[in-house]
Amino acid sequence: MTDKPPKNTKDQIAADTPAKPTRRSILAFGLIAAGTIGAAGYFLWPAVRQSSLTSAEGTSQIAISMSGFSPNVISARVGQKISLQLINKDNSLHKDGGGWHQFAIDDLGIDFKVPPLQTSEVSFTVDAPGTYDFYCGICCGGSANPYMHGKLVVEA
Ligand SMILES: [Cu+2]
Repeated sequence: MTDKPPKNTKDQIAADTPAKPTRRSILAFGLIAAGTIGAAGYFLWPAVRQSSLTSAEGTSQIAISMSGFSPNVISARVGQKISLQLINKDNSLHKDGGGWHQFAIDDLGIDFKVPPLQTSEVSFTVDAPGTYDFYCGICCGGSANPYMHGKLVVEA
């Protein structure tokens, strides 16, 4: 494309339009497709990005930030000691909650808060099998935010 565009662009395009897609229409299609995939991805991301952790002996690490828990699925067995190192990736400059995050499981009476850029350890055992929701209720709209949730799956 070395030529300057003609003054009457519409007529020029109409006259020049070949049967095959123009570079411009391919570009437009690409942008729309990328936008659509991006929007779908944004809404599906909390479900898709699940990463699992099988809690074995020793301490497992979970990173917490404004974008959620990573990993956000923890598997364990009944009666097994679950030791987690909660790594807060956010600093205190965050207006939303001052950079604090939480690891809370209502059904187990666990409510643990991690200061900005700190790492805290929490240990507990679970006596009943089930899937327990853990969440942070401090930042980003609290527990209503789907990003700030994870699952603890405890098998018998
Ligand atoms: Cu949080």
